Amino acid sequence: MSSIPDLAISRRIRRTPFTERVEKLGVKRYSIVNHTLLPKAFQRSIEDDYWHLRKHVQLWDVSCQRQVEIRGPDAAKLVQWMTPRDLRKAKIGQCLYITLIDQNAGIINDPILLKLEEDHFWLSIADSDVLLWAKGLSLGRGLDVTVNEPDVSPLAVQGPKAEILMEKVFGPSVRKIGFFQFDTVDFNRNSLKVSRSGYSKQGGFEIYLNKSSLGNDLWDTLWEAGQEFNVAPGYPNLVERVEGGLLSYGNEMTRSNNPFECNLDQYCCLDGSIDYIGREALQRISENGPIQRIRGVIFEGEPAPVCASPWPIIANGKNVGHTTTVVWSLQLKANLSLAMIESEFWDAGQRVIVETPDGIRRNGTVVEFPLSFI
Ligand code: THG
Repeated sequence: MSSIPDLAISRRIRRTPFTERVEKLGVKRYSIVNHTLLPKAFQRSIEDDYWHLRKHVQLWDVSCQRQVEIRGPDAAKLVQWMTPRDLRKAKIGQCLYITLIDQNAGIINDPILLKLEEDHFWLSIADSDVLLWAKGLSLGRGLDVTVNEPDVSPLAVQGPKAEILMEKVFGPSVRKIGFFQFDTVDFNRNSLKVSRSGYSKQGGFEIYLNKSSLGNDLWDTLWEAGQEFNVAPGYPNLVERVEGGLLSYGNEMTRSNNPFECNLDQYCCLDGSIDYIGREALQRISENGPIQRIRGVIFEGEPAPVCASPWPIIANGKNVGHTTTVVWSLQLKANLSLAMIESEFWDAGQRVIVETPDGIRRNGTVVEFPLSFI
């Protein structure tokens, strides 16, 4: 067995306002998202962190969810041009899950949009360079907007005890923040945006720290207040998010996928009443129906090896798709994969074979997505 190579860290890989604290707490592994460090393991096993997340509360340094700020008289126009989701009824204080697509309806990113003012938005992005895309579009179209990446770093507070911890630190007003809404709270005489959102299904908040120099203070305040709630450092948990049906850009979707293939139909306005990049392509795909979709596949055998490359999915002796993310589900006690599967084979109950890189062919079954039975 060869060992896992480590990563040479240079200035191109950005640290965050919370990196010092995360390192003090023994971060063991990083990923890199938007050129920024994202913790992916601490001292405990990923399984222990999973059960802890479902029972207690965790602090996640998700500063890599960079904000692309779009501001100015044409801001609303530019944001609507970038997404097939109908934003006409979006309200200030609302978070909206959207896709950004190109002229072929290929997905550029799947951010959360925060509407701060009628002419002021943040795109809280997944892993691709939306800043450059938005700057290019605004220049090319001569729009009256500024496009920037502000000094804003989200810290997620996730888990069933997130609400009680947030209330202790910021007061009872945080309880009133609805799912996918945000409000402003005070921290050390600074106002911070706080949304009820996060990349888990366990509930929680995200605090958008808008002054890097306050990173240690914010972390320490939550950490100390959280002791009585068994707070721990955490990170977006792969097993929890796959069981919960959350998609990941770069894994379940890339620029070669359209929103239908990722089951994001409900976020696409197709009636021609709004204008956006890729509309004709999206309408065309919608008429014929997508040729493949993301589904779940449960398959037998020992936990499959950890490997990020796609594995073939076979039915009737031919290749009908590939895995996108594979985990050992702690609820099902079985291998659970998200997979892109061709239309004739994507119905729940379809028997398939997953070819894992150890050369073993494992029997599997297609299941609906998101999984409603766990
Ligand atoms: N929080 C913030 N920014 C982010 C993420 C986040 N940017 C990158 C990435 N995550 C964006 N992707 C997602 C994907 C799914 C969800 C959030 C961000 C999500 N979906 C819910 C669901 O599918 O059940 C709700 C969707 C809805 O109601 O519209 O939470 O996590 N700040």
